[in-house]
Amino acid sequence: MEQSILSIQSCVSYGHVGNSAVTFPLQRLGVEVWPIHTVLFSNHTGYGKWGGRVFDVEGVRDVFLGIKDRGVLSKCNALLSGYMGSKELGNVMIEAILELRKINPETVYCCDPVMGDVGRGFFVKEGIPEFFKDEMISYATIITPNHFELEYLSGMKVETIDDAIFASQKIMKKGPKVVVVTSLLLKENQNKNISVLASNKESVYILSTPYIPITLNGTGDLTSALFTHFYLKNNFNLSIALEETVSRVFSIIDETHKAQSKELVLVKAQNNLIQPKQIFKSQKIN
Ligand code: PXL
Repeated sequence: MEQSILSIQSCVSYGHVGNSAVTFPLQRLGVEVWPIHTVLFSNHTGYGKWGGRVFDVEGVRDVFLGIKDRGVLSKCNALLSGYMGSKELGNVMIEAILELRKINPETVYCCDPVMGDVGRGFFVKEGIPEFFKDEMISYATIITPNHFELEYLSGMKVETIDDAIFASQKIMKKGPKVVVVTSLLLKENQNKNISVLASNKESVYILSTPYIPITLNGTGDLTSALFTHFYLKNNFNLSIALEETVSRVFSIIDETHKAQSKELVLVKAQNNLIQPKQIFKSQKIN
């Protein structure tokens, strides 16, 4: 079945984060992507300096309403959201999912609560973390926090797998059906592995890959997008979606590391999106 995914995220001219990290990979996998940009920056904010601007809320809402006017919302299978730029933009994402659910109440919303990272702390504007925690989370079907974001959203320190499972369950009580914790750094792995943990109400799966010593932006955005695609494609099967996603993201990170690139080599290594070098298997924990 053809998929159409509405993706409300940032756009950068140089490099790959937000919509600039997910549009091409999803298209390469056969998905129709409807990108709505929340910001247009020269490059990601990790460089410390950038040009461009955050779009005003009316401008972003207008693009969504323009799509609605085409009468095509019934074709949209999922909403994906990421970096916001301003808290007010979060309201547009909520309006979008409510419109989509008027047509199909089951529309999947994957919310990547982009707000910070281990070692970097919070890197978004004031008020955004609280907005994710108190409002947006309740609309999400899937939420994809990294380790830092998991601790913030659950209000607890996460050091072990059991902590991460408990934190994910706390988050599911607020609404999401699925929690995918990306880049989980566990004491027991001692930096040799990095784990992704996927939970729903029935089960928990973990998948660990070797840790590649490279700091990249955009890997979380890519993970959320691919997970959404494979979760829909595989009839909401958690373990298959996890394996298909992480195998591809790992392959891309590995190729980026080999190329000594600071930006994901999504174009050069695009065949890895179709056929990853290695397929990782997940382990069922619960
Ligand atoms: O990958 C998250 C992200 C998205 N968009 C912009 C960013 C970042 C992280 O640095 O700067 C503009």
